[in-house]
Amino acid sequence: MFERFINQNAWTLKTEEAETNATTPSHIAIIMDGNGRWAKNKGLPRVAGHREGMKVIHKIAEHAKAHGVGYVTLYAFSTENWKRPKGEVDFLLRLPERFLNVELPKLHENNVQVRIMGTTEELPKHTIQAVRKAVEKTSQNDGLVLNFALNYGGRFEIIEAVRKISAKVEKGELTTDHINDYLFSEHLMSHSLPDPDLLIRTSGEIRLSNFMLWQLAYSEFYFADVLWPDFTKGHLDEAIEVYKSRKRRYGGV
Ligand code: V07
Repeated sequence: MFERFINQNAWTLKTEEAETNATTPSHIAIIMDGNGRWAKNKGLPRVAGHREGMKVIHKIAEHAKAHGVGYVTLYAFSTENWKRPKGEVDFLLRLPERFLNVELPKLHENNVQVRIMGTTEELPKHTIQAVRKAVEKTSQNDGLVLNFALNYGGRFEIIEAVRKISAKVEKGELTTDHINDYLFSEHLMSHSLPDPDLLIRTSGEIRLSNFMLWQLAYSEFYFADVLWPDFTKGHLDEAIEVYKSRKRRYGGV
């Protein structure tokens, strides 16, 4: 039961002879890094890289679906991204509208369901509206779940969960004995999603940058040297191959 909760693919634990995953990851999380650098390398402004990076999303989401992946979570805007120059932040927060108009029709046709994880109330109205439209338009779809982390930070998410649980304890709805792994997960912004099986980060940076700190506890990590706008279906195939070749232990032997 506990293994099942940690991960849907945890059946591998029960077959002792299993040496590798051999299964497709059910949930892939991606840190889409290297967009600004991609643009700089071409003598373009950083924002050109963000726009290019957005075009890659539908291609990779569709290809993940073809592999049998059920959930893809993308780190679109972190709580730290507010520190960037105002012009870049403004541009980034226009991308959900562009996505809605240019990319979403294709995804909607392919039964993709868009979801959001993050503190959206702090975003400009136009961004909130675009995001809400994307979520509402695709809410009846039951294909791939495409989950955007938007104004998201892993530590803040954990703090918020602690606040929500504490409030329930104060009200007498819970006692501290009820607080366990499962209950805690249910209070995170990712409550309806399984934990990611695989994290991919592009552009050669080897760090987590405050992304899904709780949920990635047992995930396999794959770091690709390629910049996000250059990430291809072939790179995704490679990441999934490497994932399948690894043996997950979930802390066991
Ligand atoms: C953003 C494009 C991809 C590269 C990395 C950063 C820039 C898609 C969205 C989005 C978000 C919510 C939604 C629909 C689309 C997005 C931001 C940045 C802020 F409902 N790409 N993308 N949002 N980038």
